[in-house]
Amino acid sequence: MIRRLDSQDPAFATQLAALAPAGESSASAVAARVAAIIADVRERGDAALLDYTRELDRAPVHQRSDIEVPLTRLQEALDGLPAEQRGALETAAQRIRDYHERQRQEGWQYHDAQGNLLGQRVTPLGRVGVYVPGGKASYPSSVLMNALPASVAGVADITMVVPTPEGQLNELVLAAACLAGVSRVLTIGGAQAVAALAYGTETIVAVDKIVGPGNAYVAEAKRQVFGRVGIDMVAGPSEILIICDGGTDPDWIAMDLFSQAEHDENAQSLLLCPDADYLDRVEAAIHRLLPEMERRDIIGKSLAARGALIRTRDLDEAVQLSNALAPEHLELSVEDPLTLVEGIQAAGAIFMGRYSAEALGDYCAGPNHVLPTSGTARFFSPLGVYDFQKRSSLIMCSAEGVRELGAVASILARGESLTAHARSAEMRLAKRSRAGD
Ligand code: HSO
Ligand code: ZN
Repeated sequence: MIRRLDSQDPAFATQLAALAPAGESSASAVAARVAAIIADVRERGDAALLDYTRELDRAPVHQRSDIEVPLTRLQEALDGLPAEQRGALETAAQRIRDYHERQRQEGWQYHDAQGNLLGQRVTPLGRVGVYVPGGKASYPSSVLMNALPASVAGVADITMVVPTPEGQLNELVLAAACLAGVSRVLTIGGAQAVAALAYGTETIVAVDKIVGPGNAYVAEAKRQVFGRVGIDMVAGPSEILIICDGGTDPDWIAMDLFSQAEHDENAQSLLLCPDADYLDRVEAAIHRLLPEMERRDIIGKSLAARGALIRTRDLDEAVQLSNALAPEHLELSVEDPLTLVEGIQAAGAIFMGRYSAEALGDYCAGPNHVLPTSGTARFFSPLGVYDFQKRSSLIMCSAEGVRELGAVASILARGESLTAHARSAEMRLAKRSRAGD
């Protein structure tokens, strides 16, 4: 069901390595098919987009109006929700907005000693595309997590695409889009939707960046259009690593492991604890609770394939192991998480203390649930407002300032044998700025 490992076992490093994600295997058949779809959408625009949507999503679409959801439908979806669901979605949206407001970066400037003004101007991206998967993985919470930071950044145009393979539109997804300030919803998906967002068609305006999760075709399409547009990241399977001191109710920990495992058979759930008796109790809880879980098949497969209950020498060793793995989600289910967190070097989101279940962060605590997976927390950060802002450098030289800068630039330019650069700088040393002065 779930393997038991011990960090003192000589085979431990090999055993742990065997639990790593399967690796980036962007099958060449997928890559070739995606390239063909992108080329076709670039060439034939709307006609190709509608053809693929009819063929792959089996949707009866013949003209642009067939793939556009009127904005009034978003408000209707919100108004039509049961009061309890609407309240929960609104609370989540407000809390996510409040958290992300604090991430907004402001521009800055200063005058140097020579009176030159230097600075940085921060502006929102112009247009953003948010991909929302269709079917079972169509999560309203992900609509909030992807679109709200763009909205907080001040992105004026947010296009959401969501395929509707069975013609079914998820009302909660539409309601979430309404709360997140989405400007337009199109019922398209797959590589064809990514291509339309990246290159535009006769009726779809190209965006500057595409964010949001998707299947292997969507991930590959995002990879292929990167450079033409920005993308968020290509996410791997979800992971949780829990460090526990043995003082948390074992049922809570078992359920936290399940909550990650139920996403996907390839998801990973790890528990690190120095107390072997406690690991026995968590293992017993797993066996007792699993049969009552709706997604027990997926959970069982995920725990068997990539899960582990690991006995460590002490909590410090657990922290070291966690740093090496750089997990997407890290729970510090210990008495003094504020001290333990000081040692954490890499993790997408850190949940501190026995009450802070990952599920709370997945939905409504406030921080983003789009997080770096597969060890990429070593160099990536959670999706945030800063991902929807860009920076421009500002340089405004004064008449006095240019004298010193011009001289320096001239010397360096001549060192690079770039004479036009040198003369461009030198000309400003002697003369005033306006012709005829
Ligand atoms: N744990 C997922 C996010 C999610 N959970 C959405 C529930 N819905 C990846 O961070
Ligand atoms: Zn989750």
